[in-house]
Amino acid sequence: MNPQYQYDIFVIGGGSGGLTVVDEAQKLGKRVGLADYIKPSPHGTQWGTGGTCPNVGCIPKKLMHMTALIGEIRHELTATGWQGINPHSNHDWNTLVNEVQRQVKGINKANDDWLVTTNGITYYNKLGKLKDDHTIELIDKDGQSEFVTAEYIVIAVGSRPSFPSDIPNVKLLTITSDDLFSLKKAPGKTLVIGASYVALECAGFLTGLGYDVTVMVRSILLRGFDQEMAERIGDFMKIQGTKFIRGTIPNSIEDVEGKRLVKWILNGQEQSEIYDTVLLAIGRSADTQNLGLEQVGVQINKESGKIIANETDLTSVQNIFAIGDCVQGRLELTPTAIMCGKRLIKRLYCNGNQIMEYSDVSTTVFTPLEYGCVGYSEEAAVKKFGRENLKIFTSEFTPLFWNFANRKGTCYAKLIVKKDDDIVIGFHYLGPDAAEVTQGFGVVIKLKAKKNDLDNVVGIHPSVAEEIVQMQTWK
Ligand code: FAD
Ligand code: NA7
Repeated sequence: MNPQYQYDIFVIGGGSGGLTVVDEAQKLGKRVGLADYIKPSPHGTQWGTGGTCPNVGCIPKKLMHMTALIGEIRHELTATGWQGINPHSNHDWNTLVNEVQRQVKGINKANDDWLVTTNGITYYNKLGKLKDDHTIELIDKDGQSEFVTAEYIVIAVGSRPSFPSDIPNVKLLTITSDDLFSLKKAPGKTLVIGASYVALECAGFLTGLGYDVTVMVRSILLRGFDQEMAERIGDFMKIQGTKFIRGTIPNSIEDVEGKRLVKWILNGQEQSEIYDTVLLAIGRSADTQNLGLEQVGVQINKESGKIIANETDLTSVQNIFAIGDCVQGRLELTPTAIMCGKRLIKRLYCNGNQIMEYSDVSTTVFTPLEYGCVGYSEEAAVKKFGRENLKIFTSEFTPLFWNFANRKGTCYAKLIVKKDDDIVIGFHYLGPDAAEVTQGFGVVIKLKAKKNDLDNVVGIHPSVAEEIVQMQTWK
């Protein structure tokens, strides 16, 4: 401990990454300070402790996704003889929002109790700003400042939704994922702008809840993901009723008696439509403005605002580290921010030498037909190894229970295998419970298993995951 400083380590930002650093450091008896402050969305939406994931990210998103899936099962329930179920009944938005918020507040309370009662942690519900390389200014909601000092500083301020700069009043005429999960009024007829992770997940569950939903796609679906899988997700969403407008972006958004008139150009023609809600999901920007970074010499990417840190999470200042969504080149996921925080503390205080590996991280997109993947996409594998050096196994299948209600659409899986050593380098699964199925195959990829190893595994029957250990058809 260095008595020169008030804290051994001070964390700015109490989300998935920041809270992990606080937890790990206090367990080692360090004097830990944390500043976490939520700047309201342009609509004034605010939330409690825990960061993006439990408040306006993974958790409320998954609860809404699961609600939409529960709605789907109404058809199977009716077909299998359950009485008193109306497969065409309407969904009540306010009941869902209240329940989602009840669960979110439960997580906030657990965090609050832990932060306030744990020895060694001092929690400031204040905005942190770097004053010099060991001093942090903490600003409360009334603009009052105090200053604290720390030997190490960790920046984990996450990211916030991006807005286009060329549409007047866009911040007030649209909502984002920061507002959706606590929206007081049902969204109604909704235009979702953007075509990646957040956009397709939200469009999927809103359609499942019964709303008229259109997705406006600038170029492709799910940039960075396997494009065959992405197109299959789009096809399945269309079957479920989501509409897509492809190859354009809005020209203007106007308020017309409380509704939103959206105009765009498609094939040289101006088109327009009125929506109740426009949900903007065009990516996220690092929350690094006004942090005093450049003033103390922390390098950022000027375009994205992301902090530049090396593989040990060190910024350009020798005692300042940065982790999570605010760092350039990191996967924007909760478990990566958590593991990164754990490894940082081990390296700082326990002679650890492991760095965070961002390759072969399993992930799942919670669209109506869930998509789990780990390792190379087909495009990335072909680019790196050449198609002639790969074996690509695929399988199209229908889950047994879908037949009860004659659900439309099919599931699909793909394994990408290197010809020279038979190692499986890509796993892709589009079907029910994708996160549960994919987590196990994440281990398979990490251990560099061979296709022959999978061939030696006896499947679990009847299941959907057995399809993956039985794949024999090459693409
Ligand atoms: P955050 O969790 O964003 O925490 C940063 C904290 O710092 C916030 O509380 C912020 O208010 C605070 N802060 C910012 N500036 C300051 C300051 N100057 N002073 C004090 N405090 C400050 N990931 C998954 O793994 N699975 C999913 O299913 C998933 N779904 C998602 C769905 C949505 C809609 C969104 C938006 C994200 C989703 N994510 C998901 C991503 C995941 O939420 C993030 O990757 C993760 O929360 C990043 O953690 P973090 O610690 O970097 O930042
Ligand atoms: P992403 O993954 O950055 O995707 C952004 C999407 O928005 C993508 O489809 C973009 O299309 C589209 N986009 C970007 N700018 C515009 C404009 N100006 N107009 C219309 N469409 C646009 O962001 P997400 O929010 O989905 O996800 C971010 C992370 O949050 C993700 O990693 C999860 O962990 C949670 P493009 O393909 O570039 O043409």
